[in-house]
Amino acid sequence: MSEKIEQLRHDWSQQEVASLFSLPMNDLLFKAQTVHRQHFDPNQVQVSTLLSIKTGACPEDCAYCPQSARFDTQLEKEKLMAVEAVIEKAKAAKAAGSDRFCMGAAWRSPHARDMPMVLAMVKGVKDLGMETCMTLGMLDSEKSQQLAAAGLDYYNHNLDTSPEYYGEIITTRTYSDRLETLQNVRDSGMKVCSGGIVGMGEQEQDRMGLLRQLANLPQHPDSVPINQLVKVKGTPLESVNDLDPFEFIRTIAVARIMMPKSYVRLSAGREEMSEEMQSMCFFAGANSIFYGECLLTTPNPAANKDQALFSKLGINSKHQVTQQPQRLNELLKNTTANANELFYSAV
Ligand code: SAM
Ligand code: DTB
Ligand code: SF4
Repeated sequence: MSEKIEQLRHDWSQQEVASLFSLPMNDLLFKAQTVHRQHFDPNQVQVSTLLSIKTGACPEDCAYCPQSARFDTQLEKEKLMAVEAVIEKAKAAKAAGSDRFCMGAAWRSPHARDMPMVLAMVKGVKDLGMETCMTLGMLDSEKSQQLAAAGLDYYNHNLDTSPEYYGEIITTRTYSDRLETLQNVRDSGMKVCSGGIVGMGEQEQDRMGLLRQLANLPQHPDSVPINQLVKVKGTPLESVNDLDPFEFIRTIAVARIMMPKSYVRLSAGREEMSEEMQSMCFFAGANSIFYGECLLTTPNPAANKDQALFSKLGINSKHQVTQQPQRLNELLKNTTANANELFYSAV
């Protein structure tokens, strides 16, 4: 690659980010793809498996979230899963070739009484030889250190939107609470996964503000999930206007340019996206997805759809296993992990 590899920057001004957003689309995509190729194999996409280990009844008021106890979303709540059940799901994900297992809980922050179970989950999944990720809400430094000591590789905690728009979306925790959690995670030595949601009725300047906050952290998040809002009936955002798809793609491209070495995850919202749009997102620098028919509580594209898309685009995932489709079909019964298995049979 002839173009010089630029230093990572942590001093982006709003004006500079605005200049990126306002580039002609072809120029923006070319720039993003050029940066992408300096740091990553352009045909490689990292695939993670998600599992909701504790569902619903969350005390927080995040306006997008189907799991908040404050909204009637008809979601069936579930207690914290048993450690063995989580490990079984992780085993299935590993058998399918998944390299990272992400466990999410609908908590404001984990209670001390839940930590032994959570730590056992981390250890159990690690012992399978998988990378581990958790998203459990706010963490203080003690809990961060406990998770790090148990072997947790990544902690996901999103900034969600710009500081300016944040108050329209969440009132039960502050932006600085979120930044503090990210600092605690970093200080404990874990990798940081942090991104946000677009399509929540925010302005373009808020998408700029979100990316600016992420890129101006002392260290870029290792993984940056860009979620498109999944509109769930019963949440305050159920009827918000759709975001122009090109705006979503621009957000991915600008994230790639600002955080050149981070994995940018084309996260929630793929169920609503055409294959062409997803492929533009990969061209814009997205190199990670959640794979499986369910995210935490909402649908994600079917296994065979993603498998067909990857195949059409010549995209490889990190770990590929070859198993017989009949065996995979037997296993494929509505779990994310089993959906993974079908997927990996075909790529
Ligand atoms: N309760 C923990 C927390 O909020 O930190 C962890 C789980 S929470 C569901 C993880 C992330 O999922 C949120 O930060 C948000 O960015 C994303 N999310 C939740 N509901 C969503 C939706 N309807 N559409 C897109 N992303 C969503
Ligand atoms: C992230 O940024 N997106 C994932 C993961 N981190 C935990 C969650 C998306 C949730 C979408 C709504 C749901 O399925 O409940
Ligand atoms: Fe609770 Fe997390 Fe949903 Fe907010 S995003 S309501 S903290 S589960």
